[in-house]
Amino acid sequence: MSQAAADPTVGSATHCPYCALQCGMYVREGEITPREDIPANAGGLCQKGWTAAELLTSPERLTTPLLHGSPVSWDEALDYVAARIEAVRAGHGPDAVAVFGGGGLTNEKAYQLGKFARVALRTSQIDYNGRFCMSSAAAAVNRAFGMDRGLPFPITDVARADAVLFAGGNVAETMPPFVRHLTAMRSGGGRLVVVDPRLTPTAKMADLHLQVTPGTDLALALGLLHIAIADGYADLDYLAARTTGFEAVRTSVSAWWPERVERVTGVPVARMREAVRILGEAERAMVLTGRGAEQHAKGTDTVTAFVNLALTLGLPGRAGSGYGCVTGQGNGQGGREHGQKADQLPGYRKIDDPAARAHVAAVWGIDPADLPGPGRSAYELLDALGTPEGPKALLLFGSNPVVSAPRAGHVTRRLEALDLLVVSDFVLSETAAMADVVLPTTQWAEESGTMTNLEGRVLLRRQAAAPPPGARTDLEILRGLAERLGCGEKFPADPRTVFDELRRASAGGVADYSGITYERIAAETGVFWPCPETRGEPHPGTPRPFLDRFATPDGRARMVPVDHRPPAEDVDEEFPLYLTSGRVLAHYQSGAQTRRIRPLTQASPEVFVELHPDLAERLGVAPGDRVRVRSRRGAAEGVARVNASIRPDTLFMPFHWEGVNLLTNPALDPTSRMPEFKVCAAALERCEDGERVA
Ligand SMILES: Nc1nc2c(c(=O)[nH]1)N[C@H]1C(S)=C(S)[C@@H](COP(=O)(O)OP(=O)(O)OC[C@H]3O[C@@H](n4cnc5c(=O)[nH]c(N)nc54)[C@H](O)[C@@H]3O)O[C@H]1N2
Ligand SMILES: Nc1nc2c(c(=O)[nH]1)N[C@H]1C(S)=C(S)[C@@H](COP(=O)(O)OP(=O)(O)OC[C@H]3O[C@@H](n4cnc5c(=O)[nH]c(N)nc54)[C@H](O)[C@@H]3O)O[C@H]1N2
Ligand code: SF4
Ligand SMILES: [Mo]
Repeated sequence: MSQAAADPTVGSATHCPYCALQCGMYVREGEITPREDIPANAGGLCQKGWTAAELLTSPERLTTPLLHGSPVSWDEALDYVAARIEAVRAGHGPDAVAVFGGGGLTNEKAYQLGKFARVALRTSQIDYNGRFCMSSAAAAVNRAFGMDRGLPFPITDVARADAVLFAGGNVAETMPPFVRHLTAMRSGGGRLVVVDPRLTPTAKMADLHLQVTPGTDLALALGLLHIAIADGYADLDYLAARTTGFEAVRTSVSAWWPERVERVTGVPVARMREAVRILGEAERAMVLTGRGAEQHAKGTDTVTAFVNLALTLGLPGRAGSGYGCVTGQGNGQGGREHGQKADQLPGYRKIDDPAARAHVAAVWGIDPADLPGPGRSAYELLDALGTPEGPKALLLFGSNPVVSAPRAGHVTRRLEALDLLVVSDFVLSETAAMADVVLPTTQWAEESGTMTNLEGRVLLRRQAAAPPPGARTDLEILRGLAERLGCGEKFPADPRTVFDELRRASAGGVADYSGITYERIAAETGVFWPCPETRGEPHPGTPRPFLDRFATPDGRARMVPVDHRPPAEDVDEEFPLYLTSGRVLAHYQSGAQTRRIRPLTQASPEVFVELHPDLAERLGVAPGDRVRVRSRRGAAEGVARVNASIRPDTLFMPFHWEGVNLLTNPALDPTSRMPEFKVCAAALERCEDGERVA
């Protein structure tokens, strides 16, 4: 066998560039076909996956570094960045340079970015877009289970469940191949309950749809728990053996009687009872949450309430049952484990834990005292940029906050106030277009590295295509900068070398990868963490981590009482409508990638505002009219999409284009620092000229 054939990092069998399902695919000379061997997609792909190769050869691809918009050599670009970093540091100290990462980065990149911030820059100011994604669920399950593994079971368990309650997820559009697991569940007699203010394609599949008022899932979960206890579905043996805190939770939901919950949520009592019956009578049942329930200023408590419901029914840690957060970004899971988060070190360690600091500092060859402490969370970091006390320079890898951050108009002004903005990207995103320096990087199929999918399964992305001349990998970019900052030897650019270091850094941590190797992943189509290194028989990996005990000190799940509160900004006379936001099938995130792929822009060409026919009639809006939505933060326009599947008091806009985030409320969850993307108060009017655009 030739050297190349034996190299597990090269080959056509790889994974999709986009979401956390990380569908397996073959990439052969620009042609994509699905892999059958990866259980998450088992031969399926969505439209984004099928068309992902188009961006590899797109004319919009960046292949030359840009300095103030003009092409320059790599040396010029990197010399400039390093000199400006040194100048900012000399003037304002190390925390004046900030780093922002992304949940789409491979584990190797996320790890190296966190190390680069702490070791090369010595800054505490690093956070990433995962804060906007599943941070509330992460905070809630860390509190409850002592470990944040999005799905603590293989995705194929969903197909064997007898009931699934899914709050605020629309996988029929956000992870289409996930639907096959739900369909299999239903054809086996299982029942699906979906909680969503809209009758989405996912809700249409459901046996029961709870059309909740945006921002009231917490009350709903408390109400479901109240009914579950009242109707005798609490699993008292399980609660006694595997949990602590049930009595306090029981007391806390006693005031959430069903009629009160109906008034708050808009969900009829009979439907709540039916949902509880479906879950309570199932042998194997699951409670899942998506961003709809989580992206709120009370997201952590909302997820806690759903976790309490699952625990009361005796689900988590039982084979075939459980609670799971359906993670979103390609490496949303791994990206939150290895240190690009403000408060974290690799292996899901806490940056303020002295033992964690000592372990990681030893791997990095530095004095623990030289490791910075925790920094600002994503929105707080963006909000501080260019202010007297905030960072003056920002290095950004894998995010497009001009489009995707809450209160994006304000964030854009903060970015403008920087002395230095450096963006690594392969397209000129809206944020890259503002940068002093743009560094053209390689894309998924042109490099290798590991991704940890929504199940906690560590997968290998193989290099399946040659990068265009001129582009460099993010690891090469970080090494180039580190060399210029005098510590190049600490930043290898080879992904496997970085992974081996990550394994050591994670050893003994919650997310222990030390027993995982590229060879093993390749041979086993992925390995579930935790997977510690062993002396004898290799550790098998951990598909279902909570079967025997939870990852808390006493092994029991912690039930924490929580209470409902209204959205940070409720509707009033001036702004009488709830505005929520989310995704459509054809586009990914800020749209930086998918708005450059023709079949996708044809399928979904422009921003729209979804509203109910009754509301449309009241406001004199016809389908296809151009409408303006206003909130206390700004205004945005879109094409009216009139649709009886949405609540009459609610507007929905996708965030794949600049627009809805000019309106969103950056009120933050006190624990997770998640912004309130999913609800703010808004008003809608038809644009003056009333011009029909569709
Ligand atoms: N096509 C596509 N797929 C994607 C992505 C993408 O951008 N495009 N992104 C990936 C990423 S990073 C993520 S995080 C996932 C997200 O995946 P999902 O969580 O499925 O996606 P969203 O559309 O953000 O939100 C889901 C639903 O929440 C509903 N919702 C809004 N407000 C509320 C509320 O107050 N309560 C409840 N219960 N529901 C509410 C919306 O109507 C929407 O249908 O998708 C991943 N997959
Ligand atoms: N209103 C509203 N806003 C939201 C949400 C919502 O539901 N509603 N959802 C939030 C959620 S869940 C998320 S995850 C965020 C996502 O929003 P963003 O953080 O903006 O995510 P992307 O659009 O994926 O941005 C990734 C950028 O990095 C580039 N990129 C991709 N891969 C790499 C790589 O390997 N290296 C480098 N250097 N660049 C790369 C892409 O071209 C793109 O420009 O948006 C959040 N914003
Ligand atoms: S579901 Fe997600 S991972 Fe699968 S093909 Fe679509 S975007 Fe890619
Ligand atoms: Mo996300």
